[in-house]
Amino acid sequence: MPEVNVTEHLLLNQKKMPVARGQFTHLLNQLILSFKIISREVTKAGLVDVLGFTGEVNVQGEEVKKLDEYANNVLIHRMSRAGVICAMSSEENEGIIDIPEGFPRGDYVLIFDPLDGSSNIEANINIGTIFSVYRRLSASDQPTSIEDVLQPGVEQVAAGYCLYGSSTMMVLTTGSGVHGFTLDPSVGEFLLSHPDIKIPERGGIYSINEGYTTYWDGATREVVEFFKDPEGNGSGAPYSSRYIGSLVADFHRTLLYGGIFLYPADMRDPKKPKGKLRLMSEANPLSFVVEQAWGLATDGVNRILDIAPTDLHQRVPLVIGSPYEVEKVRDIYRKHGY
Ligand code: AHM
Ligand code: MG
Repeated sequence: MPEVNVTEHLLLNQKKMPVARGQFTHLLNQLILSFKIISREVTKAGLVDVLGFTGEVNVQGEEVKKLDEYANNVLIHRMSRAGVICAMSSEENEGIIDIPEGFPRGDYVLIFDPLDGSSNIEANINIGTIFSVYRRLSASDQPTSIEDVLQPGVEQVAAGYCLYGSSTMMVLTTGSGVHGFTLDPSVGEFLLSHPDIKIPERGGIYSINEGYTTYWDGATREVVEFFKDPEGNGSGAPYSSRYIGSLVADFHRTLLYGGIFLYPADMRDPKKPKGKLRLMSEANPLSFVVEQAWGLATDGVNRILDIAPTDLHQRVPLVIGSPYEVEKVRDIYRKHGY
């Protein structure tokens, strides 16, 4: 395969990817540089003092890891100075992140989870940055508003993630398929390694934190029993269970091998069922990727990308993966009156 980097790939496919011009290409190049810098620091973890906690608690009420803060700072610093963004939102920051005075603003909104799966850092397990790009709704000469950021996932113009693992890899969609690029450390470029990724129609793996069974309702318990039942699930064998606890890594495996990832609602208070994963910075970007790879993503029943957000840090149940498994889950929830 000839070596093609991300920019060349965008240029070669410009006709299929109307977004892939000027400002957007610059945005992507700045994101790529941020990923390379974060990747460099992640691979040094253990050698230099980047492990452990900063002592701060973030907007989600979680202790902030040093690498989380580092990744967040790299992205905010780099992207706010790129001249192509009018507003940003990070999983680590409570409100909208404005562009500092004196820097030009552009037409794009960027939303990210700077270091997903960071509870796994010390164990050298794959972690990643998840991102989502929208076009601003307000006029270019007007101040940006919350409406520019709180758009439903269906309005995304690009999304993806960078996985820091045994190799560093970026998976990207600009609304015309999904493509994977692996960082070649010898040339310092992300090269096209996984063109046109399609999720298998059905798979043999289910992925869920089964330790929380006690917090689920009858419908979710039936869903998981379905995957374990060789007679009932239509495959003649139980599914295998895999759960890393790092969404970006669990999702990446699901995208390549097929099957399903679920983070269902916690029903401890049945009047307030609660998902854990964040709509804007986790569920929407991965849902855009999976749909572009011919998979599905729902909150159990409804399409994630159609949800109208009301809050930057809103949480949703997430059911994502191969069409066969996601539809089976939808049927079970529907039967229970969801
Ligand atoms: P984070 O963004 O603070 O790392 O939290 C999200 C993570 C996901 O990566 C993962 O899927 C999930 O939390 C695991 O949660 P749990 O430990 O409840 O199974
Ligand atoms: Mg996360």
